[in-house]
Amino acid sequence: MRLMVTGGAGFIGSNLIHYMMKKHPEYELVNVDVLTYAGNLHNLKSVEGDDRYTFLHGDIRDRAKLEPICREGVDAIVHLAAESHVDRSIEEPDIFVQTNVVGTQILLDLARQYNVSRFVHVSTDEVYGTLGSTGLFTENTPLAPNSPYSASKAGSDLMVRAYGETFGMHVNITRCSNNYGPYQFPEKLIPLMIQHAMQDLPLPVYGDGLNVRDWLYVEDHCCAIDLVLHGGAKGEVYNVGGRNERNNLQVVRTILDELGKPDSLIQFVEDRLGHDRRYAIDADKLRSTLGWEPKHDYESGIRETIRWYLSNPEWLASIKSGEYRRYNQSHEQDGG
Ligand code: NAD
Ligand code: TDX
Repeated sequence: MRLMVTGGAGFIGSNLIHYMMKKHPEYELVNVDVLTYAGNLHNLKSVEGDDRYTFLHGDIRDRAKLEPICREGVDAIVHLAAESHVDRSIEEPDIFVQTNVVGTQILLDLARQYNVSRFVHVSTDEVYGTLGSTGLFTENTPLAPNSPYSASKAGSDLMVRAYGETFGMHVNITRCSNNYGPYQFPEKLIPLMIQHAMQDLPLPVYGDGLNVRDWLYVEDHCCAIDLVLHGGAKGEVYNVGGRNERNNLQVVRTILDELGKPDSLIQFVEDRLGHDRRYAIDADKLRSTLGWEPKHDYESGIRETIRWYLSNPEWLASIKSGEYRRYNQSHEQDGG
């Protein structure tokens, strides 16, 4: 199996590459990543020299760049490359449409032209919009995205569906809730708060801090993607989530507690525009049809994650200093 992973230098993509190389030692992996600010090849240092792994520095919108590798033969694509941060999508929606919608369409076209047998599109629960205090998102919940980010992901989901319906391609879509774990870029809630707490800086909590997210350890998401890649029924959508609802204040207090820092570091700041109140996922379809079970419970997973950031201060420091971009650039030149 020759598997193309897009966005493999990002948070979930790099965890997925580690997961797949362990789980399927016979697979060949090609990581296509343009290395935006969110791409970090430090995440993949341990597989760099492995001859089952290749890095292709390329934009998913750059058909000419991706064509040679497709011509050589690709059996499956797991598509994670995206602009992924809601706050940035409020500031600069254009690139979200470009990467998430246009990029996905170009990738689908390549997959179609070169007869790629499987296309797994990694989407998000945010396409369903927001929930009140009860209820769960199922695969039949209507799409009702509220941010430019989630609208661009919903647009890409519809494009994936359309290619499946129109051209008969074997496509799948996964819609996962919030992930946490190693290698998450420190613009997202958990690594950002850990970084601030480590430095005794204020922890900026949006609004009243009572927005709820359904947290899943990243490796459990990788396991779900692997199951869908191998067993997903043609055209099906699978929700992924571990029923670990926590409000943001609970998450932040756990971080402060684990670091032995005072609650007085919490600073309530202006709310995010259009801030979704609650996400919660019903993943019964994935459990009952593909046998998925999350292995990490939230309470131990979150503490393990906090300890990972504490034991890898150089990872956070290289982002803060910008060193990781120089490291990325050195790999852009030699391609690998
Ligand atoms: P991330 O921002 O950490 O990584 C995104 C990666 O995509 C980066 O390496 C970046 O360089 C690359 N990329 C961006 N634009 C590109 C382009 N035009 N061409 C090639 N590569 C490009 O994101 P993440 O948190 O790892 O999320 C990965 C995917 O999973 C995204 O599609 C996201 O929507 C989805 N998702 C994320 C979460 C979460 O909690 N983080 C939850 C559900 C779904
Ligand atoms: O500084 C902050 N303060 C704060 O209160 C940040 C960065 C976030 N928040 C709040 C906003 C959200 O309610 O924390 C919650 C989580 O925020 P993010 O980490 O930005 O994640 P979210 O907006 O929920 O989206 C994430 O999950 C779904 C990912 O970034 C998406 O890529 C994924 O699709």
